Parts: sequence; structure tokens; C-alpha cells
Amino acid sequence: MDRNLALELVRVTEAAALACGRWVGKGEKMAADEAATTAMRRTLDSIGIDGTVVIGEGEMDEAPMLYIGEKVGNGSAPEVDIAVDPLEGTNICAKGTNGSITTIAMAPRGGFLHAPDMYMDKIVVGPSAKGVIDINVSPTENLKRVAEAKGCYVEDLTVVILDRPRHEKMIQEVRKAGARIHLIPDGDVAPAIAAAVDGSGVDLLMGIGGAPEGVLAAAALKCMGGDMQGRLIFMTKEERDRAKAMGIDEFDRIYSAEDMARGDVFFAATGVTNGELLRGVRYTAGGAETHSIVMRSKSRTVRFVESKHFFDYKPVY
Ligand code: FBP
Repeated sequence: MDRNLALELVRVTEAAALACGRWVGKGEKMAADEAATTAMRRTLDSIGIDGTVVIGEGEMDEAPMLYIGEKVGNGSAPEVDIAVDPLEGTNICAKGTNGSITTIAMAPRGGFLHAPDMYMDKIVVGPSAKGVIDINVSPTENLKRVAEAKGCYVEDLTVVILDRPRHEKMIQEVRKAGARIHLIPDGDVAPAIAAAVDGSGVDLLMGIGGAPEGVLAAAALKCMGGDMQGRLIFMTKEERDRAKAMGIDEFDRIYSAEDMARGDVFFAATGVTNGELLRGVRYTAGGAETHSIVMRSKSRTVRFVESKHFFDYKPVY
């Protein structure tokens, strides 16, 4: 791709965050998600791309907007595939707790793994531990390898894990190995990115979360030179059939970030509520402030963008 579209994408995630930011703490996750999706959809159409949603809000019959296969952008070149999670962490936003973001990634046509809405086992680290993780070895062994690569003790590492009963065994093992754990209620994309940001306080993300979220994290990790492995978890025959229909035929394949997000990839995310990576939306008299991360794999430039928005000039919010 000739143009750097990353800064166009951050306008999209900012618009989504400004829209769903109004729903923080209101206990209405569907309304928050709808507000983010509508704003994201509208802003996407002002961008000069011929885009197709490949990771989105669901199938055409279950999502009114940003469904898989939907065309977005103003229709001009380049042809790109789009992965979105207009509000990642709907419950977090509804409760007003930490860690919800709006997020989008873009790749040349055919660049993203078409991950169905199912689970993925994931392990994620930043550039300083690239090449040492292996999803097939125990958490203890991975922690030892990451500590060695980072030149620290296992006790110095912080691992983010979704707080779910399915992770109980892993949580016990990580505790026994001596690492610190940050259990999160939802939202595993932001901590995956945080693992690749120096000084974020996150060293690894481990465990099973959503597969579409895995592809979004892979896009970000690729831009940052981090490392990730993901393996789809099939719970039912329907999930296998669905994956097959979406072009997946190696069911036990381990995907790297590069396998999930190929080519010149762009990524943007904006904080909705506060988190380790980004500050949430703050409303001020007549406006609001947003905090975003935006990046491109080709240049590896990672930008943190602080924006001030004035509603007299952007009445739509
Ligand atoms: P939302 O769809 O409500 O935004 O939740 C997102 C999420 O917490 C992801 O971050 C995570 O990968 C996945 O859901 C975990 O799924 P589950 O809640 O089924 O364990």
C-alpha cells in the first residue's frame, strides 16, 4: 500500500470511543456496542479505501452493521480487508471498569485469518521475548524462557489472564512458578498490546479468549515486533464446519502473528475506559479528550495520539 492509512484509522476508533464513551457505567452493553458500531461504520465510509469486513460484528443475518462481508470505505483503491471490534469489552464499558477499547485493523485483501466467532488459545509477549515462547510447552517453561530472554526473574513477570474457570489450572501453575498475575474480567486485546509496550507493567498474556480478538491482537503485535501464538479451540462439530467454510482446514495449526495478519498491516485502538495501555474518554466542557495507539507494520512506527475534540465543530458527538 502506498499511502499511510494509519492516521485515518485512528479517526475511526476515536469516533467509536466518543460515541460509546457516553454509555460508560450505564449498565447497557448492547447500547454501548451499538453506539460504537454506528460511529465506526459512518467514519469508515469517509476513508479512501475499497474495504471488506472479514472480522466484524457477526454474520450478515445477525449483525446490522460491520457484518462479515460488508463493504466499507468510499470505494476507491486500495482494496483492503478490515478487522473490527467496535467496542472490545462491552461488559467493562457497561460497568465503567478498566480496559475497554475501540479497535480496528487493516490489511491488503486476503491478509487476515478469517477467524470464526469461537475460542483461541493464546500466548503473547513483546519484542524482548520474541522467539522463545511455545504454546505447546507448560506455562512454567514459557515463564522461565521469557524471564531469561528479558534478563529478569520469573517473579518479576506479570501475566494477564482472563478470570475464567477454564483457566484455574493455569492460574495455579503460574502462581506456583512465582510470577505475578493480573486477572481481568474481559477484554484481552488491550493487555496483549500492552505486553509489547515497554513500561506497561504487562509481560505476557496467556489463556483462551475470542479468536476474532486474537486476530486483532496479532495485527498489533506484528506492527510492534512482538510475538504471539494462537490455536483455535473447537468446542462443537458446528464450529469445525463453520471454520472449514471460512477456509480453515488445519484444525490444530498454531498460528503466529504473521500467519494471522499478513502484508502491510495497520492498527488503531482508542481507550473507552482507563487501562494499562490507554486512558479512557474524558468529557470536558464542550468537548472531550481521547487517547489512542496507532501503528503500521511496514514502518513499525507506533504512535500514541492524544486528541482534543470540540463538539461545536463536531456536532455529531
Ligand atoms: P465482549 O464481546 O463483551 O466485548 O467481550 C470480549 C471478550 O472479553 C474478549 O476480550 C475475550 O477474548 C472474550 O470476550 C472472552 O470470551 P468469554 O467471555 O466467553 O470467556
